[in-house]
Amino acid sequence: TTKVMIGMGAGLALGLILNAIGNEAINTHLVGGFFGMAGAMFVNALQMLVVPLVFFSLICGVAGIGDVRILGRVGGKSFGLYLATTATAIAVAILIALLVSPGQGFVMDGVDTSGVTAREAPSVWQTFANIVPKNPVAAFANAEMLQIIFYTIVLGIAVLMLGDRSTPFVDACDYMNALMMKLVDVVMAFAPYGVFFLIAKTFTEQGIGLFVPVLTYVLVLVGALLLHLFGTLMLFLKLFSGLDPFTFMKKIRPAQIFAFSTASSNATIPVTLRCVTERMGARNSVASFTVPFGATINMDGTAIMQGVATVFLANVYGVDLGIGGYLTVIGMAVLASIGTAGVPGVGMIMLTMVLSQVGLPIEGIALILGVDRLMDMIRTAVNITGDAVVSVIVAKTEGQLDMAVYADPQAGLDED
Ligand code: DAS
Repeated sequence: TTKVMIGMGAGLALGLILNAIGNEAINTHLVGGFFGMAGAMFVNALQMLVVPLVFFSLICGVAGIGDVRILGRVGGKSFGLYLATTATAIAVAILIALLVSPGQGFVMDGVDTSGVTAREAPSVWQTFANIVPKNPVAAFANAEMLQIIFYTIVLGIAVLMLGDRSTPFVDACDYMNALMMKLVDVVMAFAPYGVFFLIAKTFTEQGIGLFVPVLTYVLVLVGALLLHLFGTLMLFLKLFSGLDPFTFMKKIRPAQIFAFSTASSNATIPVTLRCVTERMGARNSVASFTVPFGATINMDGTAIMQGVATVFLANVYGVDLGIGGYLTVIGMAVLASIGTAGVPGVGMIMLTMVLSQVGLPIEGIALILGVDRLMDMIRTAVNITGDAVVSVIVAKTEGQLDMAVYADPQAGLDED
């Protein structure tokens, strides 16, 4: 973890220096070329882990639950808590934004928005119908996380129904799960370097001056994200599990750093899973379901961005959305986040869907596209924190959390 922090710091410093130098050749070949390649290789390596890791840990998780009735409870509890945290997140964000009203009096001048097109929002029914994979192999090949989770759970239930006959299969999956976790260690060894290249490239390209025109938007968004991170989520943790929030915040940090660096909840699944199981003591049988499930359907940070961005753009265009408009935004943002995987930039794609639903001109997102990479990094860290909070609440209330591990500061610490 410390090496990753060093990688992050060095990347930020170099990025700002290169941005200040502004040498075209360096920024194109060294940064755009080499740094881009190295950073992409690292994120690809992380995503390379996700599908087999989720499948084997979920199969072991479901088989390990031992009783189908428990699975129903874990699934129902986590789904309900994920919806509750996301809806709370965006409602609070909209209230804050309406109070501060970012973008008020901001004069829109010649913003080039030609490249922005709104993507059709998948209908609610369509989103749920698509959860059942027509072709499981295609679902795995295309990393359709909701379909993979659905298929793996159904397979796991069949494994449970076969009772003792499943032992050889479950043993094989246990081995494959251990193998995948070892693969995670191998990829993580490259983390300090991957994080360095990713952060250096982002800050070389974005620089600091970029923020000036949308500073209010950024400050309100970051404020709402931090309020959710240290306020609402810790309140949920304390209320529903009684666990100590300070311990939680210390133990989830490696996953937050990865989420910040990669801007991808999916790529961070291996790290979130390790933090929640080895460092906080949640049983794999619960976490292997709730963590990938959350990475796919739970995006509190993204919903917060959509709430703040909608208010910002309504102000900039002088449109009064009214209560009905904001309720539509809340509904749309919660549903939109269910269907989309946790990959970089997905929040901005969903924002175009949300804006078109309330009739706001989507070309306004050109104003915030520039800072979205940094905002994405911060909100992805919030997204995975929400996934981890619900995971430990479900584990604790199911009696599947080892309190000794949770209380042990050294639990699951890697060698470095
Ligand atoms: N980057 C997305 C994620 O991985 C969040 C977003 O794009 O808003 O959670």
